[in-house]
Amino acid sequence: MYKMNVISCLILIISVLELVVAEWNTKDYMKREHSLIRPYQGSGMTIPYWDFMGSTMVTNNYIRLTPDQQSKQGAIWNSVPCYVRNWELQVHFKVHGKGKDLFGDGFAIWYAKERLKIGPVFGNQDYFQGLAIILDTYSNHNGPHNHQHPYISAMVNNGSLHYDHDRDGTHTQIAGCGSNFRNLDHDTHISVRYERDTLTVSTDFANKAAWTECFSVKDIKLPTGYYFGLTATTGDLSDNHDILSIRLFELDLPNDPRDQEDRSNILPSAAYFDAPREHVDDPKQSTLSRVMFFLLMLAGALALIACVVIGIMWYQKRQENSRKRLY
Ligand SMILES: [Ca+2]
Repeated sequence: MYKMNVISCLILIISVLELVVAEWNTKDYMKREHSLIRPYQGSGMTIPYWDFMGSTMVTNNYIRLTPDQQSKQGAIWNSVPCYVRNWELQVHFKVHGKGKDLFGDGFAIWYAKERLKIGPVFGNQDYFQGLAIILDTYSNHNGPHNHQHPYISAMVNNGSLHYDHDRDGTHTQIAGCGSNFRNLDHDTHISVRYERDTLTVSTDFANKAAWTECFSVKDIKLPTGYYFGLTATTGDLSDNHDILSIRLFELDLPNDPRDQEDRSNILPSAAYFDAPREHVDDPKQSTLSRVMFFLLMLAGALALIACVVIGIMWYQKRQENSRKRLY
């Protein structure tokens, strides 16, 4: 019994060490003013560098954006604008609740121009400017093209795009992946890395202290001077959305001429968007499949004709050769 305890203790120490190593690249610098680690509170009820609002509750061990109750919205926003050009944001979180089949809605990680604006997009305002990484636990769209939930997606907005809950944002997402992070017994982490205009979202949901890539998208342009924030919402369905830590690392990159470019006044933009997934039943799609079918048939016919021509040529050549041999 005692031996067992020693072994499990050792395993625990090793996994903690692995986690520390996985989270720390010694060349990168953690920016204290954009990070949130325990103990959260300074003197009194305030958290240095962070403001919270809505249903958000701060305890010694976690920051609860929403409790497992209906119709709650909570947010926590960094009060210092971020001028780091290449960064990685690591969030240690826990989404859990009583619901076995029905739960929601999820939470979002923001890098946005405006902060502390409660609204309909997972607790933040719609038509935002910036980047949203959405961890959506509830599928609003129950069609045949529904993707796996929980679902992680990214949206870049210059202020003109509307987040469509009915389609789970699939029309405006730049990339996404399905992955379960809810009601797990072990720790769950997400990493949002913005390096030389490439956005890479990775997760550690398997308790292996290693990152698994969720998606990576090139040519994402984000201005400097925006704010990091986390928001969560519940509706008819609910969950506890807890944040345990936020760590922002400035990436140490060899000299890059693009780093000199002034990014303070650009609009957020993404060169590529995911093809909308909802169009399978549209007439457009069936026209497209008819065109595809026609093109395939045409290619098949051309291949057949080519085969016949080559066959005839080969046959003629053989006839000629056999005639030559006769003489
Ligand atoms: Ca949803």
